[in-house]
Parts: sequence; C-alpha cells; structure tokens
Amino acid sequence: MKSIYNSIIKDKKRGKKSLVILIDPDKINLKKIDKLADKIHQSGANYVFVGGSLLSDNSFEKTVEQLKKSLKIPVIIFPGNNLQISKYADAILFLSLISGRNPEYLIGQQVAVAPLLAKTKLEVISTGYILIESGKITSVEYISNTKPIPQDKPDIAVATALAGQMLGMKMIYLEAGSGASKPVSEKMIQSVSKHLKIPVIVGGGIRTKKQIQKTFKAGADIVVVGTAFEDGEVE
Ligand code: 1GP
Repeated sequence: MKSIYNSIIKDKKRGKKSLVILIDPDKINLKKIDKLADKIHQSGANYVFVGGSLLSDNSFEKTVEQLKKSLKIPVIIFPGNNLQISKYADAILFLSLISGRNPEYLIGQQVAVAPLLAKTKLEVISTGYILIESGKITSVEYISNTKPIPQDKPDIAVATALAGQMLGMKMIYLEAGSGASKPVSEKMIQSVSKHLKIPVIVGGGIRTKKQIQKTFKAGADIVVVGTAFEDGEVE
C-alpha cells in the first residue's frame, strides 16, 4: 500500500517541499465543492488538511467524503479534537500537543479515540504538535488551555521537538495558530529543523507566496496555509 508518510520522507530526502491547504469544514459550502477543488488544484497544493478548533454542525464526515471525491491530492485529517475522524480520508495526523502541559491534549483524547481509529484503514501519522506564541491568543491556545512557547525561546522549541522525535513521533508541527498575527519566525524554524531528522510542518499566519518561500527556506518541509487561502490571497 502506498503510504503518505513514505512519500513525505522521500520528498524530504530529495529536498522537495510541500504546500498544504487547510480546509475548515465550518467555513466551506458543500454545494460549491467542485469550485473549491479547482482552486485547491490551481494553488499547486500537494495535500489538503481538514479540521478545525470548533465545528458548529456535524458535516465533518460529509466534508471529508466530498473533498476526497473532488480532489486529486491526498486528504489528511488535522483534527481539532477526537470527534474529527472519517474513514474517507487518506490519513490522520495523530497529534499530541507536546508544548503544553494539559494531559487531555497530550494523551487523554488520543486514548479515547485509539480503539476507533484502529478499526479504520486510515494511515495514522504520529505528530508532535508545538504551539508557538504569535502576538495574540489564538483559538488553539484558548481551547487547549495551554501556554505557547515564546518566540524568543528557540531552545525550548528545539528541546520539545527533540523529545517528540525521541518518543518516536514521525513529524513535528510548529504552529502559530490559525490567523496568527505573526507566523513562526525563521530563526525558530531554522533552529528546530537543523536539530531534527523527521519532517517539520509549519503553519499559522502565513499569508503570501513570499512568506511561504521564506518558511521553506528556513527549513520547513511542509507549509500549511488556511486563512489566506480562504481569503483568496494564495491562489
Ligand atoms: C492552523 O497552521 C494552520 O492550524 C493554518 O493557519 O489559517 O493562519 O493559515 P492559517
């Protein structure tokens, strides 16, 4: 079976970078899914992530199913909580919020959902999720009730990411939070990526093509764009 993680690793070895468009199920109109799929393909994205901090209806599964039908690229769940699972996706980032000290997001939600996940064919990719301070309180900070790592403390981010790698996590996600006023700094990305062997994902507050390129150059293997795509800025 073709594994998404294997292709991410292959790309990392070749120095090939990937762009991800993040779709928040709450913000899309399922009736216009084909138009959305066209826009995603035009953006040059390699993957789509689906997920959100809050969902106001139960359209998650339907959204994943429709996206999977309309898209030519893999659909990966980026769950805001353990209710966000769907058999229609190709893979799921199995996140542990390792920058925080809230047991619920470190291991509680994961234990609750593991038996259900084991019954699906979803590819489960263990990912150390690291929240970085970004100038304002983001939804993920508020909802997870955890403190982000200060931007000027790359050593703490490096230590956290290394611990994630040593615990066997397959990727590290440096997150400034959706709609962040400041994305994760280049210095922070450089410090973390040069200490790690596993792929580094960076997202939150990245709004322009120039910023995407800078983020790749700083060492990100995968860049995630959500809000700017919704606003029609990265097409
Ligand atoms: C959020 O990293 C993602 O989890 C994307 O953030 O919406 O700011 O692009 P934006």
